[in-house]
Amino acid sequence: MPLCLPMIRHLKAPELFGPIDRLPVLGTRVSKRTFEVLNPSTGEVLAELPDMGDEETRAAIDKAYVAQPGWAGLTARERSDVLWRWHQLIIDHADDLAAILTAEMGKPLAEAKSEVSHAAAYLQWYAEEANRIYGETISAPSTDRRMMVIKQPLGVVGTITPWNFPASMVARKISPALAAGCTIVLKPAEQTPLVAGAMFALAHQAGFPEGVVNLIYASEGDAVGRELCANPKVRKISFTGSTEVGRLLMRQCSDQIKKVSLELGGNAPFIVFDDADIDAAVEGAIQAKFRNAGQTCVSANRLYVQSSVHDEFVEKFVEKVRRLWVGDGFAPGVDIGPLIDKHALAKIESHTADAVEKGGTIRCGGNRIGKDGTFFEPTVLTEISSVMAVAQEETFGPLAPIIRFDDADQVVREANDTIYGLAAYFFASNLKRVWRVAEALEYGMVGINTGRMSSEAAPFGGIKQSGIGREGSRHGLEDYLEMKYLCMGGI
Ligand code: TXE
Repeated sequence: MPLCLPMIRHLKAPELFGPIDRLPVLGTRVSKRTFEVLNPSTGEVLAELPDMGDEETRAAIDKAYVAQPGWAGLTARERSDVLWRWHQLIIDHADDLAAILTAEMGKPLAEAKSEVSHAAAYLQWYAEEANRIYGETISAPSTDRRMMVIKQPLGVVGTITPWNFPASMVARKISPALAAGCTIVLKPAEQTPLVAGAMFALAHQAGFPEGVVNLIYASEGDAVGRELCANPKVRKISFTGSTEVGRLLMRQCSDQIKKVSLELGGNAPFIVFDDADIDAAVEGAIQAKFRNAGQTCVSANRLYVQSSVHDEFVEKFVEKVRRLWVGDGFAPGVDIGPLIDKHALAKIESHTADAVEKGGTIRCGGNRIGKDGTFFEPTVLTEISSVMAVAQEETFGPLAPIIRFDDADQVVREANDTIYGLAAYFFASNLKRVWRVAEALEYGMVGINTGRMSSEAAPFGGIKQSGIGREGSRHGLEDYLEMKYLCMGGI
């Protein structure tokens, strides 16, 4: 049976998401307020959802708290089996989930399908990983003692997700928590709650026991975030979003020394050295810059190109960028959808104007498209200097500022000169340079001769003010486990 009907844009929530009504957390709804979810391509209303606050969050936390010992008390295989069933249901409904995602977020349908597969891959990975939670034994300093370390789930985890990858962020956060034996309360971004709702409906069908997964819809994050941080039943907050909100959550968690995982903003450098394969670098830059309309935390934000290859790179890059097609994510062949909202549009417009005012040159693009929706032309700027906002801040849009450089050592220092440390990319072929630059870049993730690196099998996360902790891989599971040391005497 399809999860949603094809005429998604004309339907209201109850018709679209019937199964969600049966999710226990909606039974505890207190507030009568609602909020609208819009299609960013057209501005039309997709759905109206209950706007929940601290009371509903408290009720969801209570449910998660009661359910946690039972969930942790299952065998790893039993927890794994439920995750597998959820994975299969997501695969079975992938087309519907992708359509919901495109409708509420705007990304091209092909990208939405690929995101849903990526989300399913996290469930698969952690369904397997649930069976691989190991402790350790320690050689004791005396013969009458035995010493060991066991791993136990943290307890209830509060998770807050952003709008840019609304399906894969849900899976990436909650599947390791569930595999570890934690229970969760999740608040999706207000712009994109529908695909999260649909995924939770499928989780319900997969057979998670009552209270293990809990969803809170809210028109803003403040009240829910405060309750999740202040409630002593919650043992950890896992957040992806802006650095500003990450800082706030960390402060709010400090009273109880609550654990936090934060995946925040970035300002990724993308460096093309003179020994690079220029065609491959152009291709990599297109992927790293324009995927998801540049709205990814690992998006190439500053493109540094060495002088001797600068003009060749710019010419080839601009030619490809001009061919990118912008439009409604449902239109076949579209490469770039709308920006998420008018604030994002205002930011890219102001970054472009600031660069031009300070001496930057627009090589292509530079303008908003049409009056409806939030579309912006894919844009390339050259003659960029470090005083411009595009070089200092994350633009989070389809804007590629190119900075010319001469000195290979100096460019690495400039690339590191930021408060952020999430992702960096560089293209080069000299082996010695490859190793030295990879080691010198102060980032949690470095793409070498590639513009794409996210994988469920690899640790995703940043250093400096880009965050704390890692998601994906076995390291992502460790973040939801507590280590307990046992020492037995009198042996
Ligand atoms: O982020 P917010 P926004 C960056 C990117 C973007 C900027 C602003 O640079 O331009 O942040 O985006 C919830 N307590 N990233 O405004 O506000 C909110 O409801 C608790 C990078 O969308 O951080 C949503 O669920 N939660 C990024 C989530 O936080 C709060 C992805 C993200 O919203 C809250 C998104 C509060 N007080 C933006 N206020 C990435 N790392 O990929 C908001 N929220």
